[in-house]
Amino acid sequence: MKLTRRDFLKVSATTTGGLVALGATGCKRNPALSSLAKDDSNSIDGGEWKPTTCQGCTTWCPVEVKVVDGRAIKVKGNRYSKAHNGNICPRGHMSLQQVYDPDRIKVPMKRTNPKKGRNEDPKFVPITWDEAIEEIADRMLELRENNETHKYVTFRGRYTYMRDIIYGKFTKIFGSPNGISHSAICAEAEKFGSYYTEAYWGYRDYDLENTKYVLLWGADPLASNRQVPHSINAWGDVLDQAGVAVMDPRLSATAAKADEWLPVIPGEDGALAIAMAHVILAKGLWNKEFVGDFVDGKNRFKVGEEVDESTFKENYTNGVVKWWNLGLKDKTPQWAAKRSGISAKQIERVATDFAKAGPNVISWLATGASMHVRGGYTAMAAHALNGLVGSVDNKGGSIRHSDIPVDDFPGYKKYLDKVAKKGLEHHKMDQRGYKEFPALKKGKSGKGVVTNNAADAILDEEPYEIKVAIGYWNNFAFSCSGTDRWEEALTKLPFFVHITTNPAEMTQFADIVLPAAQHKYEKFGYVKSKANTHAYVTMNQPVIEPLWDVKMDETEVPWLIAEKMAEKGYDKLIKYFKTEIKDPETGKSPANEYEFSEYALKIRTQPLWDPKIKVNGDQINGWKEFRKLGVWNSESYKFKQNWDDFGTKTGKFEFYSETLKKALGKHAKKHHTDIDDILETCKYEARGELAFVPHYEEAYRWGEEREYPFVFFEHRSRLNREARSANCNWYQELKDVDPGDEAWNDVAKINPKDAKKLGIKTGDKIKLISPTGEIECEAKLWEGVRSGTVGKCYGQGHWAYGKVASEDYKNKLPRGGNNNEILPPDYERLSGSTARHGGVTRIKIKKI
Ligand SMILES: Nc1nc2c(c(=O)[nH]1)N[C@H]1C(S)=C(S)[C@@H](COP(=O)(O)OP(=O)(O)OC[C@H]3O[C@@H](n4cnc5c(=O)[nH]c(N)nc54)[C@H](O)[C@@H]3O)O[C@H]1N2
Ligand SMILES: Nc1nc2c(c(=O)[nH]1)N[C@H]1C(S)=C(S)[C@@H](COP(=O)(O)OP(=O)(O)OC[C@H]3O[C@@H](n4cnc5c(=O)[nH]c(N)nc54)[C@H](O)[C@@H]3O)O[C@H]1N2
Ligand code: SF4
Ligand SMILES: [Mo]
Repeated sequence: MKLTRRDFLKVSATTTGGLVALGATGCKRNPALSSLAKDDSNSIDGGEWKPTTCQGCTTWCPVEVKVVDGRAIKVKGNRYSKAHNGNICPRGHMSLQQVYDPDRIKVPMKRTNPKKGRNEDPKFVPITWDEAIEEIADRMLELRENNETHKYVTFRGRYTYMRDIIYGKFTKIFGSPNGISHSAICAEAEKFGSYYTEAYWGYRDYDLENTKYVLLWGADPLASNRQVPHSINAWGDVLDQAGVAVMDPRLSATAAKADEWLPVIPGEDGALAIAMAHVILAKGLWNKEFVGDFVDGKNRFKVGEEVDESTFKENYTNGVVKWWNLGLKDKTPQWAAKRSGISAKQIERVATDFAKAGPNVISWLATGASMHVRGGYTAMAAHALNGLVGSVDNKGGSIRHSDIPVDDFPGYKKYLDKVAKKGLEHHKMDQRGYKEFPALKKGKSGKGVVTNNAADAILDEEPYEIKVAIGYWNNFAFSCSGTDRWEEALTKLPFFVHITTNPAEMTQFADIVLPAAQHKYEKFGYVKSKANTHAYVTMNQPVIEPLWDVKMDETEVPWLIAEKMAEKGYDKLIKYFKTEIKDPETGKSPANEYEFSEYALKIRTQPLWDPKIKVNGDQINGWKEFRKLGVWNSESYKFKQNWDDFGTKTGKFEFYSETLKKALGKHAKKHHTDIDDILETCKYEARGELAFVPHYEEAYRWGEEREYPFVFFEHRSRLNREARSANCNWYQELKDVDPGDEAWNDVAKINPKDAKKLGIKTGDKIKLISPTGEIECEAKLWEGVRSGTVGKCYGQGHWAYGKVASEDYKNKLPRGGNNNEILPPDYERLSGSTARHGGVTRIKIKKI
């Protein structure tokens, strides 16, 4: 990679300009920078803005990249996007450092040291693509010969919807049920909340423009979550027109600007949500249109008193009185104050202000309050508040999204041969649906993934041995709590292929490393999401010539493997690809992996660009135009679409969840037991009917208070792309944009009162020790965390990944510590999620 000094200045100057322009929304600009900050379409000679998609986080922004002389030099939001209105966040710019990262994997590599382990040098040597693919095809075909195709797994991390090729069709036609996604280390527990109240398994959109009050449950939308640019852009108005209350043990970027900060004791959000529901009912502040009312209009919700169900007539909800009787009647703000660490007065005030501003209000649930051992019911409770005040599916409230009319790929069943059919009969390898892993996605036992348990499944060979795996765009040896189990599992795995841009932790265990096309600059794909009441589809497309010998993970790699397998006598896969993935315009079969990738994308998105098909949104005139625009927007969301039938078992918004009752009942029956036994196995306290309503559960923690006096909690970085930014100078240099954090460092934020007792000062090197591991980092005294808790950002602590990410890459010395080395591998089992929040572990601090 040749980069002249002039080029470098151009890149850094224009990008800084972008950062300044964004950061300065609503503020006075530094006049010295104004020439950089204005739209620069003409400031650099020539060049072209090319649309693609940023997947730096799950906001999935439609963007445009300025390409000059073949080089990407700047990123901005796609001007045609209605969800983000041409905005992006600061991380979007950082992707330039990722695509031009000198530490990228540049050619395929093969391991020559058969011994695996963190302390083994893999002794990778470069090989050609053909050699790499040959070896993979041989190992996979060996499984076919032995009738054990189920012993193959595709592990996927981040993805585009082209995942349906590698993780879907490729895996299935080959004969393995094991497409294992990263979803359960991401945010599934959150979806549990909206599903078991309103039958919606998905992330919500929020109508910020019309909202009057926002309750944020462990969400920091100015820095993270799923609509960052839109939130940054809208938040000034939100603060003007609405109340904002943030429940977060940390003074987050959003909390710092909010009307109310409730620094809840980690894992005790349930107490707050339940007490707020109590206040709303006791004070008669529920939404009468949505929930209904007492027949005689007299409020019988009095502290401690049971209510007769027949006295209340419900409209669009189910079981409000049952909920009161089972889970709310004694749960006063005074009761909650003791558990949550928040004063009764503040709880009552926030609940009252929120409900009074209803129904145009939002109870915004995120992972902080749900991805913990007993977080399933917290998720339900926080989302149920939207039901109580009628803000669900309503103006200014918590909404779903408009239809996104994309096509599926053609069916694959006729390409299954005998071996494949047998392979597909096996249970998936992650133990989903086992008694202790109900993973009740969309109401079905074992429908959800239990990502983090895949490591134990490999180690225990339960349900069976795993022999070959391909992982792409994932880094489970870093991103899953209890990382040591992944290191062991990957050591045990006989053959592992990693398709990756960077030599990450997981890569160190690979037998073959394949250099991936960077998703934003070098790859075909599409994703769909929503914000600002618009659903959208945005396309990933190659906007630069790749610098290295890379291939697209989701489409090109499976094509190459399929071709190679066909040469060796097994041709079902390539037949499917060539017969079913044809150019929808010309009917032509793909001649190579690149054409295959483009046709696959064309097929899926055809309804959006084919002018003959009428859709609810932008009408695009052909494929060429779609590639130029890069994005398709739906019309604005129509409110109250689901009020008449939410799709739950009762059709209503369920405070008493018949839907959950049925799902739990089926799971219990499958294991010849009752629901109480399932709840006990899953570490929940509720028994009997309480299990079907949102209710309080005490936080579940690892470690005894005597030995481990502090509750550990963590958060993401404003500049991190999950854990993928650490090799960027800009990330390290600007790390102090995260409140309380320090540049080029990884600090544990300790309340000064606690630090004083321990004799610890800012800058001291310390060890954080949990019952399952220990890491080293630096102490930072900071009032933004409550006494008794220690907060630390996730994302540092890479012992691999590149020369910037690690303190000393060659000697595998991390910069700071990976939180996942002290977080125990525990779960919110009803959803299969990894429990990383809620103060799941206690720690002790040792000065070193
Ligand atoms: N403690 C803790 N753990 C967490 C989280 C947390 O907040 N705290 N966050 C969790 C969440 S929400 C998620 S979604 C997961 C994410 O976890 P994973 O799905 O494992 O993803 P990443 O850790 O981001 O790692 C992705 C890897 O893909 C490679 N890569 C980077 N860019 C590309 C690309 O463009 N193409 C390809 N093929 N490869 C690429 C790099 O090797 C990188 O390490 O982590 C989870 N883990
Ligand atoms: N900047 C940035 N944005 C991202 C990503 C990224 O890596 N960086 N990743 C994307 C992905 S994959 C995901 S899944 C989403 C996740 O987005 P969110 O679900 O919004 O997750 P976090 O930003 O990790 O926010 C967790 C918050 O919860 C707080 N917290 C921790 N424990 C508790 C608790 O017990 N109770 C409460 N109330 N709060 C608690 C933390 O301090 C933190 O502020 O973000 C997406 N957006
Ligand atoms: S990092 Fe996330 S919010 Fe920022 S531009 Fe990329 S996708 Fe959008
Ligand atoms: Mo995630």
